[in-house]
Parts: sequence; C-alpha cells; structure tokens
Amino acid sequence: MDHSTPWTDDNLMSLQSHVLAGERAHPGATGDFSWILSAISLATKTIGNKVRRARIEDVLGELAAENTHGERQQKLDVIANDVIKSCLGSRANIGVLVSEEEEEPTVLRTRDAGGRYAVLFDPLDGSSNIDVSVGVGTIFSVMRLPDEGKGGVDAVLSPNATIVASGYVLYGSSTVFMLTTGDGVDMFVLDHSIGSYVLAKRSVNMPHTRAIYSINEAYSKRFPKGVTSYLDWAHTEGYSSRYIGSMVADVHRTLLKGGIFIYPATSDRPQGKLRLLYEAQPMAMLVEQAGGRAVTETGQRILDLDPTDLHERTSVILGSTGEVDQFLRHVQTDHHQ
Ligand code: AHM
Ligand code: MG
Repeated sequence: MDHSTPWTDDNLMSLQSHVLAGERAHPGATGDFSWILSAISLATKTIGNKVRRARIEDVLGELAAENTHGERQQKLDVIANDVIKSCLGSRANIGVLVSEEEEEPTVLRTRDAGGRYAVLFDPLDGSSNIDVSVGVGTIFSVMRLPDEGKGGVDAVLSPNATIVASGYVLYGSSTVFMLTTGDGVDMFVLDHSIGSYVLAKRSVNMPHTRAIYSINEAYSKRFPKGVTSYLDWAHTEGYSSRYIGSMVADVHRTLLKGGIFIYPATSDRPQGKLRLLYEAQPMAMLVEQAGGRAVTETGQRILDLDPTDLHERTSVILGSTGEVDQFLRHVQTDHHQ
C-alpha cells in the first residue's frame, strides 16, 4: 500500500523551486532568471532582518546628507541599497543596477561581456515610516536589455528594453514577496523558521470593484480639478478611505482587497512624486497581471510610458479596473468642460 502523500498544489513550494519549475516549462530557458531571483530573495531576507533589528542595532533615523532628489535619506535606505548591490553585483548576467537612491547607475558589465539584464529597484520604499514600525518594502523590476548596442544606461532607456519581471517585498506583520514574470501574480510568505519564501497564493486576482480609495487627501487644495470632483463623487457614494503613506503597503492592500490607489500630480509637484522606473512601472505590471489597471491622470497606460530619464516621475492611478475607469470618467469629463 502506498502511504506517501499524494501530490497536490498545496504541497510546500519555495520561491526558488517555483521559479525553477517555471523555467523548466520553457524549453530553451537559460536559468538566468532564477539566478537573478535568488539574489533578490537573499537581499530581501537580509533587508527584512535589518528592518526588524533596526531599533536594537540603532540604525533608525535620518542621515545628515540628502539623496540625489534632495530628500533626506534614512540610515536604512543606505544599508538596504548596499545589501542589494552586494547580492546582485556578483551575478554574471546582470549588466546594470539602477537604484532610486543613487544618481548614477552601476554598470557592471557590457552586453558583450554577458550583461543581458538590468535590475531596477527602490531598496526601501516608505522608509520615513520605519521609525514608527509601519510596513515598508523593496520594489524591483528586471529588464531584458536589447541585443544590439553596448548596454549600459542607454540600453535601460531604450524602447527595446523590456520588463520581464517585477515584484515587491513587504516587510509588514509578515514578510510577503509578490512576483510576476508576465504570467499572473504569485504571493510568497517568508517562513522565518526555515528561512524560505513559501508559496501562499497562486494567480492573485484583484476584485473588479471595491469602494475604497487611497490618496493623501491633505493635499486636496493642490489637486487638479478632476481629482477633486472624483473625490466629491466618492464621498457621496459612501467610499471608505485607507492611506498608509507607504506605497508597498497601500498597493498590497489594493491588490488583495481591491480599490484604487492615487498619487496625482499636484500644483507643487506637476510631474507627480512617484518614480516611473522604480515604483510606478513595477507596480503597474503587478496590478495588470492581477487583472487590474494602472494609468496616469491622462489615462495613459503606465507600462506604455518610455522614460527619458532614469529618475523620471509620474502620476500613478492603479487598482481595480472598475475603480480606475470610474476615476478616469471624472477626470476626463472635467477635462472636456
Ligand atoms: P520614498 O521613496 O521617498 O519613500 O517616497 C515614496 C513614498 C511612497 O511609499 C508613498 O506612496 C508616498 O511616498 C507617500 O507620499 P506622501 O507622504 O506625499 O503622501
Ligand atoms: Mg520609494
């Protein structure tokens, strides 16, 4: 009699084995991707550990210096950036590392020397919330660089560069890794007792509608008229409001529960605040892969935007398809008046 446990989809599956299984299903896959992802996995476990020990190790608070965008860096921003660079720097197929925290990208190797991918990341998004123990996260995307050309920064900005994977890790009450390689979104949770990310949910699908908006409403005097008229409408429709002020945490809730996340252009930040390459596009890919929609205030698809500058900013409207459509209806009506 066979007493072995029958195979089901519920069997324990680590992030690593999930990625390897994905590659085995594609004949001709080189293994490049699992190599990159194992470095991201190691880096985020290390950062998560630092985040949890920050008060004990006395690395909370701001540095005296500002980053390239004139913002005060937290000590942990710099630590997280260094961890990612040291984990990813040795992977032979990565040509370029681009970080929100650094003005210049790190060019590791040319295309001819094997640098076929770029990894773009925001090492610790929402870091100003760390001192009060609010969830923060690491956002990343992996870009396949075009075959032609030397590689380097120009390759990252080339319209022929394609994002092949995106994800984030939320260091919250549990550590959650959300990943898409263009075939749906899978959710992994870090099991601290075994030190591995384990699959918690396959093919996350966001609800089509949910009456929750997430926006920093204190800026409403600086919003474009269309955004204000959408909010007036939402108030009369009995919407609820949730805003953590940490994009990873706000987007994570939106992905699982539905609703809409809005960071519009404001009169003092006409381009918006969030960065196209490190925040908007990775989140847009995840949201679309989970059945949602991600656009700018003019209704342009965020994944169709071609950056001309690595640190470019954009307005971000993302979430349940029905909610984003509703938002655009107000903004566009306002535009045509
Ligand atoms: P950061 O990269 O400097 O941490 O800024 C990004 C954060 C996002 O996590 C969040 O959505 C947004 O800034 C909040 O901004 P605000 O405080 O203006 O509402
Ligand atoms: Mg950020």
